[in-house]
Amino acid sequence: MKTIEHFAGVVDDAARTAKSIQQLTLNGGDKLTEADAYEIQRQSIERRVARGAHRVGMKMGFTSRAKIIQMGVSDMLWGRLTVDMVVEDGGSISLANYVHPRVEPEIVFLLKHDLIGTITPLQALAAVEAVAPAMEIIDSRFENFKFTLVDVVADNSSSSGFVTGPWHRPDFDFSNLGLVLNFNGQPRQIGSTAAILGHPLRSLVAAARFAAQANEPLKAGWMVMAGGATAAEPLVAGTHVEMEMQTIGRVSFSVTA
Ligand code: OOG
Ligand code: MG
Repeated sequence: MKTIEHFAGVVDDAARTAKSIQQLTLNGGDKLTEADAYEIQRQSIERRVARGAHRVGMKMGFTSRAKIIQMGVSDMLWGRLTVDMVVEDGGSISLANYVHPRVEPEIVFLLKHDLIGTITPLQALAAVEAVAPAMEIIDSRFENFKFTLVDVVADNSSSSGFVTGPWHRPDFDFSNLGLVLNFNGQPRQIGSTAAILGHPLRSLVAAARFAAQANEPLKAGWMVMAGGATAAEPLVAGTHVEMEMQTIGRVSFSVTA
């Protein structure tokens, strides 16, 4: 079998050059385990960090029914956020830098304390400095956006960009905030933060558990993306994408060719 190092190079090159690749599990990686996939992810992000991008947080995925149904993968997963993935609120992205990007509405936590291990939702909340409406730009490097759990985990869980809106102290009930994802002012997805595990704080609890498995604490100052609340929408050039979340405001970006 090809080595973990080999596969880490493959997914890193694909992400760096925005070129699609065959699923690893169909191209020499049929024996890879989920643990191998997380090791491939770790090594691929290590390569990116060696080129100068530092870690800024963690993303959770498959935390809503809508996402699980859309992608046909039902295990919760996570990925590593690096600074080169930050898209400015109100800024723009070029399709040239992606394979076949999609966008999904999320909510994001900014941490004020480190978190790791088995914690309660209250302990999770006590570590949150602020929450903000957010969107994730996912871009599977695999042909046709098709993958198994092992493939997608190795590919940093399709993570490729994220944009965060206005930050708010978490001293209000954000368990069921309505949200609308608009393309050029037309609603494409409508949902609620309650779609994220019933309460988005549960996603942070799960993130702390995953952090323990990886032996890599969530750090004060990091952001944790809670996972898509609705299905993701494919991005096309000429689109102004805006997500509005009840009471906490809007976040947007534009898409160019
Ligand atoms: C995998 C990543 C899932 C989410 O928020 O559920 C994810 C994918 O859908 O390609 O980011
Ligand atoms: Mg996501």
